[in-house]
Amino acid sequence: SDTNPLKRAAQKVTETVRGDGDGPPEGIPGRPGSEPPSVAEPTEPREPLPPKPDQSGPDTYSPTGQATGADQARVAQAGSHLTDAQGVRRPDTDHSLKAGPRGPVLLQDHHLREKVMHFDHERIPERVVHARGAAAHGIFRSYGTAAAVTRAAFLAEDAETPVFVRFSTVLGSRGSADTVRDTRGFATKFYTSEGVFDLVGNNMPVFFIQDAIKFPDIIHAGKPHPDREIPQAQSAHDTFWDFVTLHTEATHHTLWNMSDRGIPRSYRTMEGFGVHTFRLVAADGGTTLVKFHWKPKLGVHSLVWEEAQIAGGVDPDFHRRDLADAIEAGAYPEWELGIQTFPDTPDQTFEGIDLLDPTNLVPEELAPVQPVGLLTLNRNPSNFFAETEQVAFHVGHLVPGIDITDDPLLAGRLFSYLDTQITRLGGPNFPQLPINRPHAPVNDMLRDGMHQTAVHRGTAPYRPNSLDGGCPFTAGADMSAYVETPVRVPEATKVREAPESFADHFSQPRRFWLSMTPVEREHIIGAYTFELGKCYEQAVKERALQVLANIDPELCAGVAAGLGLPAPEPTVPLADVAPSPALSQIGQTWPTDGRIIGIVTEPDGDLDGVRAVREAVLQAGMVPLVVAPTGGTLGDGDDALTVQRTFVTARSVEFDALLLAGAPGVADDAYGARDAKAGLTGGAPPAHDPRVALLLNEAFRHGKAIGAWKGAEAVLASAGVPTDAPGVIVTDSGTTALQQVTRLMGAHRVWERFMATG
Ligand code: HDE
Repeated sequence: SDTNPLKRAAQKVTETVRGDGDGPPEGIPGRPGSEPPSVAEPTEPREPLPPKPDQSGPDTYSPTGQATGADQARVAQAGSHLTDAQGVRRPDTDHSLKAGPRGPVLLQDHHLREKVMHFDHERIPERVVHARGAAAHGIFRSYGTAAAVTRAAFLAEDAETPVFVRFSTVLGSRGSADTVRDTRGFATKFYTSEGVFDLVGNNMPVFFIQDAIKFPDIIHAGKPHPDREIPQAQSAHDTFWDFVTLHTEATHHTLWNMSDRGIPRSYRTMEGFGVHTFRLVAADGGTTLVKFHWKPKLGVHSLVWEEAQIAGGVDPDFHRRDLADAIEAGAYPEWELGIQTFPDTPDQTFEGIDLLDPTNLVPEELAPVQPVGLLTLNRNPSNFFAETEQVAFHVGHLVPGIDITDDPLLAGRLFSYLDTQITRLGGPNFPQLPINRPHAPVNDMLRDGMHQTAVHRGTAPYRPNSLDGGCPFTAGADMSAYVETPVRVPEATKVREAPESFADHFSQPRRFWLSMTPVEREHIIGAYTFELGKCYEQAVKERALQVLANIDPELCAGVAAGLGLPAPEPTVPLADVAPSPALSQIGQTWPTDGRIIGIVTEPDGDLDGVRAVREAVLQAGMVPLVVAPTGGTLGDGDDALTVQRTFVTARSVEFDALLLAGAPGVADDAYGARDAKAGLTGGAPPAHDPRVALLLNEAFRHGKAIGAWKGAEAVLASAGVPTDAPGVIVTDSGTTALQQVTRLMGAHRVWERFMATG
C-alpha cells in the first residue's frame, strides 16, 4: 500500500536514483526541502542541505553529550558561503590569482596553495588487507538470551546498541572489483554503554593459518606477484597456490574460498563468523567458550562464477551499490547474532574438535547456533572517507563479559590492529575520529601525539595524584570495569611448536566437501579447475591435486580431468566424518525482499501488462527495473512508464529474475511480425535485438527464473531459451508469470538448470 515507507521509497528509488537519468528527475527521495533539481546551477545562497533519510539514522551522541558520530554541522560545512580552511570567505574558486588574464600565476595566492596542498594529501595509505570495503550504520537489539552466560550490558534483554559494520574483500586494492573470488570481511563496531566492542570477523568460519606469525606469508602469497604486480584481487595465480599446497593447514579455508561462499551475491546475503573461540564471562564469574555467528535474514546466497566475472567488468561496485541502494530504498538488511557455546574445560575441545585451532569449525548439528540479538543496517554513511575509510577495528576492543582464549592466531591479531592504525591513520589518536569515538564517556590519561583534537583539562594526567583531586578514579567489576578472567596458564617450557591436535589438516575439509549438494560440488570443482588452470607452474598444479586427493577422490578426479592431469592417490587415510547439512546453501526457501526484477519490453509491447507487473513487484517488497531499447518514457500521460535500464546499460548480472513483456493482446508471433515490418528480419527465426538475447541467455545459464507472457515466445527462442526448461514460465499475463517467478526465487536459483545444462 502507499503507506508502506519501504515500498514508497523503493518506488522513488527505482524511478529516480536508479534511472538512467532519462526520465524527469524528481529530486532526492524523501529529502526535506528538496525540489526537483533544475539543469541550471542554483545561485541563491542557502544553508547546506540536510542529510538524506538513509544517512540520518540512530543517535550519534554519547550519553554524556559528547558528539560522536557524523554531526556534520559541528565538524564541517556550516553557513551558506564558500570559505577556506580558516573560515575566510572566498569570492572565486575557479581562477588562480594572476598578473593579468594571460600573465603568470602569483605565489601569494594562498587560496590556490591551500586548495592544491590539501588535495595533494587527500589519500591515506590503504589497509594492507581488506582495503576494499563498504559500510553502514545500524542498530543491534539484544534478545537477552545470552544474559545467562555473559554480563556484557549490550547483550542484556532489550538493550539497543548503535553499530557500524564494514564489509570487505581481503586481497584487492581499494579500487578493486567487489565480486572477485575471495574471503569477505564482516567487521562490526558496537558502541555499547560500557565502551566499544569490535567483532572483527569474516564470511567464512575458518582461517588459512593457525598462528599469527604466518600471516605475512599467506598475504604475500595471495597479493599480486611482486615483479609485475598482477593479478589484482584474486588467488588464481602461482604464488597463492604454491603456498597453500605446501602449507596444508590452509586446505580448509582454501576449500571454502573455492566454494560458492567465495563469491557472495550480496553483502546482505552473507553469513559472518568470529572465527576464533572467545570466552564469555557471566555475572557470577562463570565462563563459557563461544563462537560468534551472523545469520542473514535473507539467507546465504552466492553468484555463479561467470556472473561474478561479468560483474567485475560491468559493475565493479556491485556489492557496494547493492548495500547502499537497499538501505536507501528502506529494505534494511538484517542478521541475527548467534552463539555456539561450549563448556570451558581445561582441554578446550568439543566433541574431539580443538577449539583453539582456527582452521576448525564446529558443526551446527553438534552445537546449535542460539540467536541472541538482531542487527539492522538502516543508515548509509554520510561520507565514505570519514566513516568507512577511517573506521579502525580491533579484536582487542572488548567489553566486560567477553574475553579471549589462547588461540595463537588471535594473539597476533591483538598486536596487529593497533599497530596498523598508526601507519594508516597517522598517529595514536585515531580513537578520536568521529566514527571511532565510543558512545560511553572517555576519561583516559593518554595525551598529546599527532592529530590530538581533545583539549584536555587539569594538570595531573597520572595516577595517583592529589592535584586533580585524585581523578580519574578506577572502578571495579561491580561498576562495569573490564576485569580479565583469571584463567590458569599451564606450566610449560618456552617452545616454537604447535600442539599435536593442530596436525589434522584434512578431516574438516572432507566434512565440508561431503556436506555439499551435487551442484555445489560441481561449482567447487569448476573453481579449482579455473584457478589452477591460471597457474603456470606444473609442480604447483600437481601438488594441489595431491592435496585434493587427501580430501576426496571425486573432487580430485574432477579437477584433474579439467587440468588434463592424472589424479593421484591419497597419501593419508580419508577421514571418516559425518556431513553437516547446515553448511550447504541449497534446499531452503528464503524471503525475496529487495530482490531485483528486470521487466524487458519494447515500446509497442504490452505496457498495461508491464504497469501491472511493476506494481505487483513493488507490492511484494522487491525492486522492478523497466528495460527498454532506449531511455525516456514508454506510453503517454500520467501512465507513462520511466525506463530505468536500456539495452545498452542493462546486463543480466543485475537482475535476480527477468520478466519478458508480451505483445498487447496479439498473436504469438507479434514480435516477428513487428520485426518484419521494421525490416529487421532476414527470415526465421526473427532477428531480435542481440542484447536482449544475451540478457536472456545469461539469465538462463545462471539459473535465474525467467517469466514471459504471450507474444514473447519468439524472443525466448532467439535467445536459445527453451520454453519447457525448468524455471522458464510462459503464461497469459505478467502477474501470473511474476507469481511463479517469485516462488522460484525463494530457492535463490533454479538449481535443476545447472544439472540439466552441465
Ligand atoms: Fe585481519 N587485519 N588479521 N583478520 N582483518 C586487518 O587491520 C591481521 C584475521 C579482518 O573493515 C588489518 O585495520 C593479522 C582473521 C577484517 O577495517 C590488520 C591476522 C580475521 C579486517 C590485520 C589477521 C580477520 C581485517 C588491516 C593474523 C577473521 C578489516 C587494516 C594473525 C576473523 C576490518 C586494519 C575493517 C583487517 C591483521 C587475521 C578479519 C593489518 C595479523 C582470522 C574483517 O591489522
